[in-house]
Amino acid sequence: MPAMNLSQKLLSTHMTAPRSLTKDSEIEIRIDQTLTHDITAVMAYLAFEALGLPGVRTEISVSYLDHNLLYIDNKTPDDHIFLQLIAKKYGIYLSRPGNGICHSVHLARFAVPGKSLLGTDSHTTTAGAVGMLAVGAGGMDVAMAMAGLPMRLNMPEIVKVHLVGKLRPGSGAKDVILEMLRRFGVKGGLGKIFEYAGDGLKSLEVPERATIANMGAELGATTSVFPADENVRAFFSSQRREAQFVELSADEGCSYDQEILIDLDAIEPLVACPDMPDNVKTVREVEKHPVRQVYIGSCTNASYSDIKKAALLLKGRKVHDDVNLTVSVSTRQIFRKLLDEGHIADLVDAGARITEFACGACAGIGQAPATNGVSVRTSNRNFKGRGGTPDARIYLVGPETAAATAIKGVLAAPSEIMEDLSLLADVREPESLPINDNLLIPPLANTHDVEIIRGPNIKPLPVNTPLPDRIDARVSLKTGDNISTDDITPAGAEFSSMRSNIPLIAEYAFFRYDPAFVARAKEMKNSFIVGGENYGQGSSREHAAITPMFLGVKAVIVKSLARIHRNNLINYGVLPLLFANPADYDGISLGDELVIEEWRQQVPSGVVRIENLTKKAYFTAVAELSGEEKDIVLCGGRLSKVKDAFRNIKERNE
Ligand code: MIC
Ligand code: SF4
Repeated sequence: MPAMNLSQKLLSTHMTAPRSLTKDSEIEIRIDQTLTHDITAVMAYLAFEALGLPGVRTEISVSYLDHNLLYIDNKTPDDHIFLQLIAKKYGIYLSRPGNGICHSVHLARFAVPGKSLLGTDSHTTTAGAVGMLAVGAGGMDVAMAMAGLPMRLNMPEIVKVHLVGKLRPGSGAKDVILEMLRRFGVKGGLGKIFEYAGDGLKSLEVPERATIANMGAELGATTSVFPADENVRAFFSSQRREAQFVELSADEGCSYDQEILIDLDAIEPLVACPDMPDNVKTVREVEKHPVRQVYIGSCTNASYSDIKKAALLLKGRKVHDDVNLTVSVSTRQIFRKLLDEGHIADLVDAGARITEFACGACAGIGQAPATNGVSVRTSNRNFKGRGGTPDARIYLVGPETAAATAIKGVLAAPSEIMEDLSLLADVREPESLPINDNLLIPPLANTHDVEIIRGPNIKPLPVNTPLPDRIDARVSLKTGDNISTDDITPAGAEFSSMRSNIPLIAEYAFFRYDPAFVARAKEMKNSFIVGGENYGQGSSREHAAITPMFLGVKAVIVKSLARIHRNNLINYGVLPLLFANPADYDGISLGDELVIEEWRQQVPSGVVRIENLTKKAYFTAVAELSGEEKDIVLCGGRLSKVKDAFRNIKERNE
């Protein structure tokens, strides 16, 4: 057996057929665990229901109610009742509101080294912190994984991130991943797995690794992995799950596609400036604008150590008069520990507002910043409008910098508050945490009598029709680079509560990016979207594919595509095309009429010829689709294809 790196081990132990691990070859991965959360779950479970199976076929599936807990009207509570009943009926764990954020709870209570996890959320990668193969996907792909079907993947490039040294007090894991973003940028991780190794790991505890694995999503990476070593063992022990710990690491002498070195000693407090996670600068060099809001929370940076460090900085001090500080601890378990140890009291005494153990502000669900306001956050995304206010400016930092900023009222490093930072260096994860799983409802043994209740907002899953062989349509939108799914399907409580109603949420497609898009697309009936690099980056929300499809978008023609969004487009029968020559992008204008003749004949060759009738010109685009993906697009989407396959199997068995 040749020496393998950890990623190769995880992939090869889950491959459904003996295929090659060479870069770019298509592989299929068996999925052991799935997770969903309330604002992506309804679509996923509607797809799962449509398959007519009696229950999930995974080892563990968990449905989290954690994102939208504001309940601004009937829609979300109705969705939550639906999801609770679906969990009962199909053998799924349900994590109730108040238990915590999906990735943090999953890491603590369900993650297992060496297993695979597919989740309807881009930050599912967080579980890579304990040596899991954890990948984010759209709801349709997760529904199929729950039905026992493997996940398709092009074999990623494996990049070794060799960590040496030790972080200095005041710098943290967030600064490490911001350094990665500074080096690679938001599309630098496309088609890559980042595998962390080296002596520097000794000082990085699991929640710190989780911060780094989590924000691998901002690099566009397929996932990130860490070895399951002594620090992971200690984490499992604190969760009273020692029996589930398995030691895992790369083989001695294994190789990688690329290797980089990060010296942890050299990392200083960093900040991602508006409006992109890779717009990274040092805290020292950023202009000191008055800060109106500080938010310490999210699945990225609201662990025990994160909050304790913030509390130590705030203890005996006061939140600046112009700053609103909210703190959302990631899980109930951690909150309880911090409460018992008095850290929550220190935060409250300093003037912090403690909010729910939920996603909340991170996804624009509450705590929207003021007009043009500066908000400093420990979360992972600062795309325009992400906080709910289109012109707000969001800066992403670690919890130490966030706490210092809350005190100073301008962006500040922890050393500006505390001369001797050794107090922060002593903060370690606790040896034990109060375990209380009473908000986790386990699967039922007998599920026959469960009746599903659907609120009026839950509309049927839209199913696309196969594309006509001649596509003649106009360009309804031309975008720039790095369009995020937040641009396509806006974040926020109001919009998130519409996720189970496609006709309604489709009315807000590109609402903050181009409010005229919907009317234009409707008027054109069928249309194309033309875009730049890294189109569809960010969240896994498949609404960003479904709503344009619902409004008649037949294909997106772009310079490059984010992985999850590309799969979501295919799953809903929208043709993803890449400019063969990126310069052709410049020759297309909004409203141009484009024609693709006989695309069914053209797609197998991978090259599609497109005529621009308006400009009287031709250009070519590449359809990088595997055999199965071509079939899916030809059928008009994955559900139609898979339903036929399941029906055939059922009929054969009858
Ligand atoms: C996010 O952080 O953007 C979200 C909200 O968690 C999304 C999921 C969604 O939009 O439903 C994600 O990361 O995938
Ligand atoms: Fe929730 Fe924010 Fe994490 Fe997304 S990034 S899962 S919204 S906390």
